[in-house]
Amino acid sequence: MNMQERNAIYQLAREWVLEAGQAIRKRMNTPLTIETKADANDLVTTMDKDTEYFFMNNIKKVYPDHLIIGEEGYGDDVTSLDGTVWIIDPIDGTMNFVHQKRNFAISVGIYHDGVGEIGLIYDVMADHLYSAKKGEGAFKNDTPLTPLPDSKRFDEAILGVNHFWLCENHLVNEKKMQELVRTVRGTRTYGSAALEFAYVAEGVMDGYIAMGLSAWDIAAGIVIVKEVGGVTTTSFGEPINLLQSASVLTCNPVIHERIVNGFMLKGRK
Ligand code: 2AM
Ligand code: CA
Ligand code: CA
Ligand code: CA
Repeated sequence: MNMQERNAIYQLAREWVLEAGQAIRKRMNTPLTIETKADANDLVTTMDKDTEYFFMNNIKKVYPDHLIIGEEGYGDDVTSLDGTVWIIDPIDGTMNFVHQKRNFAISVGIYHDGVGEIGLIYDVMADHLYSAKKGEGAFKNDTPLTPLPDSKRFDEAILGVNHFWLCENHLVNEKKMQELVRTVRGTRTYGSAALEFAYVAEGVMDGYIAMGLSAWDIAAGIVIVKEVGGVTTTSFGEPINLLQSASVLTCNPVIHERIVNGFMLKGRK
């Protein structure tokens, strides 16, 4: 994708993200229909669905040949990342949206032939738009984000982690994870993968690890974090395949090796 094409798509995507955010703020206090998906704590509302529909409808009108991967099912049945693919989470952090009316984001990643071209993460209530275009740096609203520091003491790092890593689980040895959270300076759990990626890019957290994320949770974040020099892999250091869900580690490269080799022991032992 050349720079002109990328810029044109970016301008529209940015407008749509801001418009969708404004619509959510406007409807914030109207009654919601809340349903559950995979389990009782896996929530979806009419706002998630309406927002995804808004993007799908706009994208298909302007770019009928682009494909869409969306969490709520209005997108296409995408089996390859060939061509231009929009990867959309209309509301990332639905539980926060429902319970807190804040700490949720719209996440839009745009890929061309598998390469991340554009990332947009919009913290709707704070009105903070994190954005990046490939090779052009990352921004929070109109302010450039600074490249991540090339030295970082592990015992001074703040990590985004949730409690599932510390409970008995099928992925890693929880004793090792308890050692990890005791080794770093502090941990945070915000409940929106997209916002946690944005915070890593902003440098207010040094890394974020999560289990079982899907393309829409991370597609935009990968692009934004990369533009400040961060890396994203599975929690075991393997390349990300956006067509399947997996664990994810995004961080300053200085601490990547330390986390993967020091703590991410596969299996229970
Ligand atoms: P969501 O709000 O779009 O569903 C923290 O829970 C993060 O994990 C959020 O980014 C959330 O995205 C994501 N997540 C993925 N699968 C989930 C599930 N089954 N239940 C709750 N959150 C999930
Ligand atoms: Ca969801
Ligand atoms: Ca999500
Ligand atoms: Ca979602």
